[in-house]
Amino acid sequence: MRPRSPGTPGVSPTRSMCLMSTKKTTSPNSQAAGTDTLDRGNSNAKLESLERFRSDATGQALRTNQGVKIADNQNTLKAGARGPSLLEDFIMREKITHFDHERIPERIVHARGTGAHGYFQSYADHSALTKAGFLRDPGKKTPVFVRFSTVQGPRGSGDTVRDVRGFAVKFFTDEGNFDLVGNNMPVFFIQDAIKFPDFVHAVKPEPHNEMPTGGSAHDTFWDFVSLVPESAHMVIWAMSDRAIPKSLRSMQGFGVHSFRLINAEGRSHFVKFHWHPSVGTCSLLWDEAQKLAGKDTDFHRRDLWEAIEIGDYPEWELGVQVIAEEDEHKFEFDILDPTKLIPEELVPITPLGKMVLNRNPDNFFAETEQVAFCPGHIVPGIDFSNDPLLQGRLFSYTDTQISRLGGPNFHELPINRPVAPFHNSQRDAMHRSTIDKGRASYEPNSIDGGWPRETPPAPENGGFESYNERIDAHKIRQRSESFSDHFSQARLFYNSMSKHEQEHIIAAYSFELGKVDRPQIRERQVQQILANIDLQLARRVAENLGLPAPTKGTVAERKMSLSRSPALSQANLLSGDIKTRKVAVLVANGVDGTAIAALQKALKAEGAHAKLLGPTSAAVTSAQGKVLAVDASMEGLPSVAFDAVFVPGGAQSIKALAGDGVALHYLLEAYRHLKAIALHGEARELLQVLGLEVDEGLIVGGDAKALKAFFAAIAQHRVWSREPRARAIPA
Ligand code: HDD
Repeated sequence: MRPRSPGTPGVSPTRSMCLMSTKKTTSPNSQAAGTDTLDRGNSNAKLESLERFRSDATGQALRTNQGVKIADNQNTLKAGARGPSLLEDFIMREKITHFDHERIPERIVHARGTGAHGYFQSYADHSALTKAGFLRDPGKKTPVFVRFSTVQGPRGSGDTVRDVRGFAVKFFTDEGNFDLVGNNMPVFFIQDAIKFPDFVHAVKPEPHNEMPTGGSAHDTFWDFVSLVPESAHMVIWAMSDRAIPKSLRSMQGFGVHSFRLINAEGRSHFVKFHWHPSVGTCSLLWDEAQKLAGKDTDFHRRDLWEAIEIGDYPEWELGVQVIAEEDEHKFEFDILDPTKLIPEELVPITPLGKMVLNRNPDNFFAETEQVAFCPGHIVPGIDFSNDPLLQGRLFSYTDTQISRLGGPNFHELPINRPVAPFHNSQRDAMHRSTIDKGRASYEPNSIDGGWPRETPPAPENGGFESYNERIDAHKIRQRSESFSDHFSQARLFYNSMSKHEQEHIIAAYSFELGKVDRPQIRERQVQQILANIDLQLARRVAENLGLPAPTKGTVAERKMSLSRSPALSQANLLSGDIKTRKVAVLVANGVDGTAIAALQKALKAEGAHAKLLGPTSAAVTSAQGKVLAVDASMEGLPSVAFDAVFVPGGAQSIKALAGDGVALHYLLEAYRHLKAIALHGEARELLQVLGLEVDEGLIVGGDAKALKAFFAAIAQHRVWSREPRARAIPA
């Protein structure tokens, strides 16, 4: 039997057995396609073939790339111990040459990112909607690789900047790769792909001084968006808490565009894809996000990495809003317009299945950096809509990989290789690794028996067939009139926010526009954009910027049937439990060890975690005489890295903490960031030292009832009622 092109997304045999279905899926096509049965049906063969790409140097000799064993990796070959180096030193030259070329161009956008492996499993057979195999077999675990990212900043920029987050999923299905390349917001800044370079040039650091890194608070961004009203809806999302997510694990994801699902009968439905995290959706506070950018640049990637390492596997539910083809025009907006969402109150989400991320990559560069997504990677049963932004994306992604990954063979990199076999007449080019046998690299041919051959599109055969949409139109450069309402959904979003979310939006516009040097740009954004979204919002921002208060909008307000969409507010998206939450426990010598043990037991029962933090990272001795290992010093793991703080009693410990500025700042900062705080036993004395009062999130006591109240406050994510009072606490 002829060896097949290996093809699986980097998975090691032991860890990935759970990802791969061992079910034998023979297709009627397998005979026609020669030896496809091996690749399609035998998961172990896939795993074995994959292992060829992994390199484990344990127990191995150090060798050159040509396989020569190296005797001395410390010294260049020289003419005498103190003499000049010799050009003939092939070992040094090979090593330095390779090093000199280690860097590849970073992604033009979404350069900063982190990835993880996992699987997707359908809840049921969704044949009525789609013929895509991975959505029809509930027993099948389809391997996925996910990459989360920020948009604006370079590879080394901070994780917690105010920005949109990329949410890109590669499904390695048996019928080919499907890439769902989305964001954590359901709309986009522009309506037509031809504007993408303009938008990106505006948001990226300014060209003369390459500032700012990782943010949009600068003149060129606000100049562009204040001149382009179609951006109004996405910009308000970017000014909302959604742009400073608490973690990657707690982000919603959206396919943004309308796509199509096609069933075996050829029937099409429009769909919008949604990812919903099991831990709920919540955000950082702006002050926290800014501090974290310095205290832990890797905050988001670290959280994801650690969650997977300890077995808190992040989970999302994939769902779709389904719109029948005949209902395409029944909405007050155009479903092809990517600056519009479909409110869930109008079209509820149909759950399809769940995604679990359960394995960290072995090598960041080989996997996370080299993964190449493209919205054009679809499989039979999925198709595009005519959204003009999506249509442009179909070209851009493959194109960008050619310069980023050095040629058109990036699909051969282990992380990008489909599980499905691939054979065609494409040949050669940079970095070709497949050794194609045979003479005929053209089709049709008679020399190689006519292989590889086309597959008829009938569903049981699996040949891809585009949806048979009728198009009867003039060739024209024009924006559809149905794309012209830019403010109604921005208003819907603002109206759907809770009070504190609205306040954060006002603060974010004020902060960002406050960083804009040119007064005319600030004024244009307030008068011509914000005033058309909501007059109160515009007035509050104007007041903060010292601008004249707008009295009316510049375009007539359209009346919409829906004035609020509760599904858009994060206040309604919490999980209701404290699973995977992190509690800082402040300790010093003489701490009450029994209180710590009780807390740890209770947290474990809820699936949450505690870390012990001391004045230094040295172990402390409890009041009971037990040596307690400390996870870090309070400076090493600041309060911004935690969801809540617990201070166990113990007279000696509390005396030490009360006289320790770092510990007091720790508590004040947690208070200011509206976190749940529990003061157990003697820790009650800290209330007076700190000048704080008990509230529904600042709990005094350590018994079961107090712990219950503490956990309930953590589940609420923040003590919002404390927000006005917290402003009096120094930052
Ligand atoms: Fe894009 C990367 C998401 C519009 C062109 N985009 C990229 C990534 C995500 C998105 C998540 C990172 C993928 C990864 O992790 O490797 N992009 C979106 C969404 C959009 C969108 C949700 C609108 C709904 N993008 C968009 C347009 C264009 C591009 C209109 C061009 C016409 N995007 C790119 C790109 C990137 C990219 C330049 C940079 C790196 C890459 O593709 O692989 O081609």
